[in-house]
Amino acid sequence: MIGTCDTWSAEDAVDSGAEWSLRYTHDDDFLSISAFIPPSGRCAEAVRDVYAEIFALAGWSGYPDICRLWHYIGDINGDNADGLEVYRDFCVGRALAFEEFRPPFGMPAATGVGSSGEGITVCVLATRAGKLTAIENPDQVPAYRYPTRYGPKPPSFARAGYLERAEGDVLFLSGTASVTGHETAHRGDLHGQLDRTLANIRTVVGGPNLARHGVAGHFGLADFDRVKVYVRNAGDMAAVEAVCRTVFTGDPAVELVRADLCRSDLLVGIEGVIAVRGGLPKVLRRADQPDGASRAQAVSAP
Ligand code: 3EB
Repeated sequence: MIGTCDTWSAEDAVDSGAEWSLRYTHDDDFLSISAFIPPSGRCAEAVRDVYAEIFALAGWSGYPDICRLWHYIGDINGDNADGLEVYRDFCVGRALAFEEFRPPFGMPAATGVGSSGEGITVCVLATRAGKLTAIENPDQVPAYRYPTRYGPKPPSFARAGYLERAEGDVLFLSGTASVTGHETAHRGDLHGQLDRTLANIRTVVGGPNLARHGVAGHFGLADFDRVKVYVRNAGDMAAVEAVCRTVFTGDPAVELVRADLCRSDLLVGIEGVIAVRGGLPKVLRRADQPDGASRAQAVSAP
């Protein structure tokens, strides 16, 4: 199997270790945690347990705010042993953990996509470096209120997270797709889905929406410092890349990944990061991105 790999860098000395089923690394400001849930006929209980461990480790080690989560889910649109879609089974376990532990930061920014490997990999970025605000999209039902036709328990994530920190704020955009209200828009229409996805992103990071959440600043697609695009059909990748290059003008390196998405009718999903001032924290930079861009400063200035 050919996989992809994210490299995480640190600002200063790191400490790493393992605790329960988790592996972790941290510098002064950020804690990254990863966990692997082996494949099985049902995953909800294991997902709940891993989340309980994540909440405990983050809180107990002094990085209480989970600012970003990624979930790479094998056979995401397949059925589990009970005939429930694996993603829905995953959402049950995640929702149980949120109901039980009610983390102080509310819902985190997240991505939930398929993996070509088996099992579920969870990657977490937690921080103690600032104030974290969960951001929703007024054009979308909050995912944690999706009706049960999408699964017994709704997904537990926010549309974005805004981290205010002394060294520079960071906006974490969750995986964003062609969902309006709670429904998939433009089924079977790649360009329709891409346009709707970009419109959702503009709304989430735009000034009126941030103001509604008590956050100052207004951003656009050109302000993104990192963009990752998940594309269901390999044959669509060139067309998606061409559109993304014309709109994400702040940094030419849009990363494209072939991946299944959490609803079988979604064809594309886009996540990203905006460094508001002071550049990207090192932990969020690409290996070839030495010093993080900070173009968003110009836009956010009055
Ligand atoms: C959606 O809008 C698309 O399960 O963590 C996006 C981001 C999506 C995160 C997750 C799912 C997740 O519902 C799907």
